[in-house]
Amino acid sequence: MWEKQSRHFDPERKPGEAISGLPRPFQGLAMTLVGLTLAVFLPTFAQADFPRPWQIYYQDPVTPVMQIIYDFHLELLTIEGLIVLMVAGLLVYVIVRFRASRNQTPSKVAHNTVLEILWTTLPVLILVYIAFPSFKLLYMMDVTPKSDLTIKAIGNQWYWTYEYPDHDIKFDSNIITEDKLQPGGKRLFEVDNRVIVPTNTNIRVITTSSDVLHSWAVPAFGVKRDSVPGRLNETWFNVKKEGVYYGQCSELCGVKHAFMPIVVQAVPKAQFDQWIASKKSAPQTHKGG
Ligand SMILES: [Cu+2]
Repeated sequence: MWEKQSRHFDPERKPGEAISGLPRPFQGLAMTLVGLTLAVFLPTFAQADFPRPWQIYYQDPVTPVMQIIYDFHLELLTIEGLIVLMVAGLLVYVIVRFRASRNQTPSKVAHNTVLEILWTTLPVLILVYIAFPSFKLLYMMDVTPKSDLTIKAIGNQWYWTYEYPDHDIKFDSNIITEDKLQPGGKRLFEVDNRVIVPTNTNIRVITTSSDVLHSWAVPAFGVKRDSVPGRLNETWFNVKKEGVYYGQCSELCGVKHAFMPIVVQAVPKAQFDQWIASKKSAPQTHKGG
């Protein structure tokens, strides 16, 4: 279903490689802008699936939703860039061409119907052009396609509890504190029990909370959903690339808000089945919440 919706999703593609949604003449210009952006934000364009020091740009998209968010962002950046260039250009032209020394008797013209119609309709058309893909994307993010796996993420002060209702599995996921971190472990990001998911599978995430507001968020997936006590919120993702993806609780939930990270590991289907089997035979580590 999403293959049809995401008009330019390509799992092999690197971010910023092509902006196929734009008309041909704009693509070169877009690539120039992307190039400039890359130059400014270069350190963050490595194969990132966790936040890096000083990172201010996106992580690599690994789901169709995030890929489209990413592409849409680049399209908007191009449109906005063109508008800024045009307005700034006009301003510079006016300042130079009509400066007092060069233009001693200023024009008294106050209205121009054609111009006024143009500068009203053009922005409207640009906004309509932006609105269509925007609503499409919103719908895609909001409506879970037919899913093959459901995961329930329950926020607690201050750790996550995960349930796999289809497999009768339930466990807690606690942060690994700095003193117990393995070499190479990511400070404030590692947990004792990762969420394991199969790649290329539609996964529905249902999230709720046992106490206060939390938010289940994984940037590389383009996923962020509030976990609200007494309520079930839903989102979905489909990871196209094996790897470990890090996220954080994204709703202020108390003093240890910064210490309840989210780690999702995407593995091939066979490995996932093995993990499910091992989890079922092992004693459950859930302690409450
Ligand atoms: Cu929280």
